[in-house]
Amino acid sequence: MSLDQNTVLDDIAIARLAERVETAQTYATPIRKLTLDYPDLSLRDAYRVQTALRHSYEARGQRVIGWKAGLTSKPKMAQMGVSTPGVGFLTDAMERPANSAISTGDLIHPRVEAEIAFVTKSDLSGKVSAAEVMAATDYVQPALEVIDSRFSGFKFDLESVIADNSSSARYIPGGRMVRPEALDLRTVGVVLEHNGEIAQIGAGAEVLGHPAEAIAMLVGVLDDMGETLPAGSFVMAGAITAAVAVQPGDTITARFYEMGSITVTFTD
Ligand code: OOG
Ligand code: MG
Repeated sequence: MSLDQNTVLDDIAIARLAERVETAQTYATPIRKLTLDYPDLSLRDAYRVQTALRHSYEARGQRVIGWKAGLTSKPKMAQMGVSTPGVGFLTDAMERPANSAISTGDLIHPRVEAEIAFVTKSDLSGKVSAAEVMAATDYVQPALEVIDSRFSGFKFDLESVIADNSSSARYIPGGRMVRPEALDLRTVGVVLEHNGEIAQIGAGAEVLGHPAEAIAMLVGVLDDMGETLPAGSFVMAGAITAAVAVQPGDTITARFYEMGSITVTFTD
């Protein structure tokens, strides 16, 4: 994907949109999707809004520890009605430990996703292949992501969701860390259970054919933004299955083939 669309908004408009999204994130209050007010919002401008949001969080002392690819599987694209993958940033403040209780009072309408995460051991930049991603990977491990669109009804288009940092809210690394070449990541199966019932089933190949392809896509988008992926980054490849909506009192368990499992509960 290349961000070759024209930039149409000036820096003040970008800053205002970032502030609108940040307020919705901070106070867990839904807003109209941005393209209702800015129908010409380009993908490049949407990433400029995301960058302004990232700089604002960094100015408040949060640390960017990695990135996420999103909308990288057919089940996710079908669920959201968006057919182009995107990326978002992850900060230390979004991380929660496995087997913990996650409060929902500071979220609008949380949904949970099961993903494969990559932790890198060398820098990645420019346009890279999945093989180069694998060579730069220290280990892979399971992760849950709690997404929370700031847009009413969890309805958006590509530009709006990118400006909203791809719905990033919380992430939960867990399970077993394994060498990237130790398993065929295409055939790593996952069973996602919601209150003890099987809610979703999938395998790694759902994610662009191989989860490393999603990381390669992500590094390419970072390159378009003038960014690189430093060694030591935590990068999620995107949900393998459709996301599952949760409420206070719910329990989610994701069981990964050969990589262990992660359980979280949700509270008020
Ligand atoms: C956008 C974020 C998608 C994934 O893993 O596909 C995502 C959304 O569906 O709200 O994180
Ligand atoms: Mg995700």
